[in-house]
Amino acid sequence: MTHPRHTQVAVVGAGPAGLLLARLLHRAGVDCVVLESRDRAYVEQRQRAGILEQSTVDTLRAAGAAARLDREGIPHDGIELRFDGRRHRVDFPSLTGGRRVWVYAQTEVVKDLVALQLAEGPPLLFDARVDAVEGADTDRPVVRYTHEGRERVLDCDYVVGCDGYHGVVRRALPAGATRVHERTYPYAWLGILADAPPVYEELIYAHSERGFALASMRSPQVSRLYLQVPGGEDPAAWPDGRIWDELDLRLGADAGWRLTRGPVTAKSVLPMRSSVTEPMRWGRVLLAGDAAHIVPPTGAKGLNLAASDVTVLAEALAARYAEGDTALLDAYSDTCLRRVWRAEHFSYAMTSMLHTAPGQSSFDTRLQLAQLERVARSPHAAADLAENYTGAALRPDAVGG
Ligand code: RFL
Ligand code: PHB
Repeated sequence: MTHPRHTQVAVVGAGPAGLLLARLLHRAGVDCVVLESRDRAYVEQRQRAGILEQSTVDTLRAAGAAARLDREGIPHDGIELRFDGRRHRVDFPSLTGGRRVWVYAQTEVVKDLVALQLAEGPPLLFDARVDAVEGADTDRPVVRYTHEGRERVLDCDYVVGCDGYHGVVRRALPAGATRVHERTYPYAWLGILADAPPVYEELIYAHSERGFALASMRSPQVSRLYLQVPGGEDPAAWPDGRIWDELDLRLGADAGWRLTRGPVTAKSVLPMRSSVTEPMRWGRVLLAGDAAHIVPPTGAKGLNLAASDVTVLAEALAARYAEGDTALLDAYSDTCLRRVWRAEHFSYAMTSMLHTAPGQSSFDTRLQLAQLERVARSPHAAADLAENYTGAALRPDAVGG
């Protein structure tokens, strides 16, 4: 294994943000190196997002990384909302001028991008943990990392922190360089993967006084299901039988359904958080994806925001190297933050509309139902949800970019 000592762009983290950025830079002729602290199997198997917006699919196609997505991705033209014993479908194409979303798991996006990068470049080092970033305010920042037990140094023109919420790059910036805006929620999600056919052909978002539930899928044979649980819940408190019983009560009861049960192959509890770090650039250090912002998963936005950040950033870095023009790079943070705050608001609103907070009053529940009722009755309210969910409301022209 050779260890590059210099590069133009050092990318920290090989999640969707880092891998897609590297792919886009490589195609634009900009040199980069990706450093990832975990091993390949871990990165490829981490269960997370499942929904891709049209613009994310468009970017993956333009990056030459969508061959399998185009074969195996499942296009969806709507979602179902369940509340108060009712079912209401939100139809995306008719409300958004033809937009849809794709069910294609983050694990698969990551596998596709890793395979392409290992075959075609640029360098991608697993088991390479970044320990420090120095010289953010100089022209030649330095990344210190440990690879296979040995300390290494990489110097570069720019460092991009694609290292997620717990990453080191953001924390390497001087105190006062950035400001963090944050909100936590008094509940979490228990997520499972099960070898069982999806309960319904589209995703179901269910409001119930027992708590929120979401029925998603990975394939015609594999379901991805979520239950609202108390924050910090131990997954061991949820044996498989209890999970299925609770899913039946929250998702199926009103329709007289029962879910088809099957072996549960993964189970974990996920905290819910909203967070934005501003600005997303300081000196020669830039942040992208979860390293800069977190949304609660109810709006299915996190992976899509990561993809849109790096699309903006790759274009800006390409202009910087091809023409020496830094205008797009200088605008990077503002350009991204307009979309980020729109998505933050949508994710917060979906979360608040659908979850039952501990000790929630009957008044609060009636307000949630009034909001859901409005989505069901008003084409404007339904279009607002559909435009945000599919990403139409997040396009640069829609958010004033
Ligand atoms: P990631 O995926 O966290 O990747 C960061 C990478 O950085 C590495 N790293 C380091 N590497 C080197 N040195 C260090 N010191 C490092 N520190 C960290 C980590 O090992 C990791 O590989 O961030 P990225 O790339 O910004 O991608 C963001 C997405 O993963 C995230 O936003 C989504 O998964 C959010 N999300 C969803 N987004 C959607 O768009 N649609 C969805 O349907 C959706 N569903 C979800 C979700 C997130 C969930 N969880 C687990 C919070 C469902 C769930 C349950
Ligand atoms: C998923 O399939 O994992 C998924 C789908 C929609 C969400 C969150 C997660 O809002």
